[in-house]
Amino acid sequence: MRLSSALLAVLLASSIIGCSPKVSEKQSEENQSIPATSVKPNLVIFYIDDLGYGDVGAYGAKGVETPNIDQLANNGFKLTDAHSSAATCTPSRYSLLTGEHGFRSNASILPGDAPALIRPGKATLPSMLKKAGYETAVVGKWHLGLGDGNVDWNGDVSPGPLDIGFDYSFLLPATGDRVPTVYLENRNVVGLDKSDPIQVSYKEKVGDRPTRKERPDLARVVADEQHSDTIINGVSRIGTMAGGESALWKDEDFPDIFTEKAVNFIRQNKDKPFFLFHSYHDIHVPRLPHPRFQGKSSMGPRGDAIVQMDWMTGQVVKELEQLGIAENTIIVFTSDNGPVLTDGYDDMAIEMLGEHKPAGPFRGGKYSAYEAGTRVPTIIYWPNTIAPKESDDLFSQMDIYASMAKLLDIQLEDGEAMDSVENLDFMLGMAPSNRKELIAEAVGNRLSLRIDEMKYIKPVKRKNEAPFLIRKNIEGGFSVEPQLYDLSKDVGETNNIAAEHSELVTTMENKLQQIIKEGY
Ligand code: NG6
Ligand code: CA
Repeated sequence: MRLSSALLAVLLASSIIGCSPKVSEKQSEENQSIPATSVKPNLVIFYIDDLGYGDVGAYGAKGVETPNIDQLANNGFKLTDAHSSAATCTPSRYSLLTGEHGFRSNASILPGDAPALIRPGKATLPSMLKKAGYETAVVGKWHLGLGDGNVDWNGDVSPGPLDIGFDYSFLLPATGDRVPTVYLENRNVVGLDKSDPIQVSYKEKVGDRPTRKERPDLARVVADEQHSDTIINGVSRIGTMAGGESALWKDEDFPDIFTEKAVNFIRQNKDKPFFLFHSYHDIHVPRLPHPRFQGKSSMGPRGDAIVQMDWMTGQVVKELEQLGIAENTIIVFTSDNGPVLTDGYDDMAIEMLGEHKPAGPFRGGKYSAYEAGTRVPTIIYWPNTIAPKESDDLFSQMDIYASMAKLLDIQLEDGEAMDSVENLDFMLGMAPSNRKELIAEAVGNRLSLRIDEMKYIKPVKRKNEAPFLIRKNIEGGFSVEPQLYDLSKDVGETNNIAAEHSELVTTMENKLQQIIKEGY
């Protein structure tokens, strides 16, 4: 294993933390020559949307190339059993930022006009990092709610990211397929003409922009019922929106605009420790990559969106290198939930799939209780500190919180980040994972539990729950019977052994209840 100076500094810092005050004073005096920044690495989280385990080259993708991400995987720490907390976006993001399961706050997929889910005063990853002097930003998809329940997009939108620990935000407020289709920079919609105010409704139609239900001929993408409201940029969305013409986004501009904002934030803060939560729209629907990426995969828009997402990642990594701060930056590359092919629009994702396996060897995908719902490609990259390595140990995105706190010697408050397992040495590739158990949350707060390689899926109350999945032909993995899979022999979760192991089922159900009550 390579031990670079930055890693030595980290090790020193953690031994200081572990020592009695007297010794730690002495040690820190002796090591005053270590520059403060080397123990306060920048943190950049690339949070991709709906990217499946098998969707990048280093994890076996076919039909699309991802050279920039592969570079991170080949020269960093590649995890093969790392998870988002949930199989949908909002609870996963909630967990990443709070170190706490989404079901504790009833987090579920939010409408575009939902109130802020993380309320001011709640401890968050950025607010914790601020205690260590970090400058913090979120650029990209939010989908965690904004305002107090009756958000006025024409004034100061608050509470939002700035009220829970971010110094700067440039947002796509909800999802690409939901209104409002405008950018929000800090508290204000970008480019809004106040004489053309924005109005948004998820209940009744507002304004006179046509919907796809009224004028299918005006929409350039075929959409399902839910995605057939207001047409903007030729694409019908979920929800209706009036006004704000001068502020409307063009989906094809996302890669350039979000990259520019991310790069600007990095440039402005290159001399202090910073945290950038770079949260992508890709590869969520509607998939409308910039023309220069169209046709760059053999899989149609879904594959082209992967190419675009890989390009975006490369741009930020190059910027860090050019500024000479790559070696002082931890990059975490991961996804908010597993893959989905058709999710509201017909973009040929199924027809053009070819040999590609979005979920890799796993069963299920986005929304699902099966592994592919939350097991996502995850790379931790810290050049010259983390040696190239691969691990199949269990890891949760929630663990970043307590691990960063450990690295920075920040004491967590009682109850703060209660589901985050301190896993710093594992993240640095130096020790096995401290995480032995992990709850996953499928759509609608349906829970399962991993203990090492055993996987228990809690039974649901009614047959055919989540009918929208059945309509979409998506495997939820829900059953009124308990399910138990031994992933060490049955990675594809095809052989339910619950009936033969009823005691183990009881043990796992009890453990699940215990973690719900007490955390890990
Ligand atoms: C679902 C939408 C889906 C997508 C998802 C959120 C329907 C039928 N489906 O409700 O298209 O927008 O929400 O995706 O409306 S996520 O990645 O942000 O969780
Ligand atoms: Ca998602």
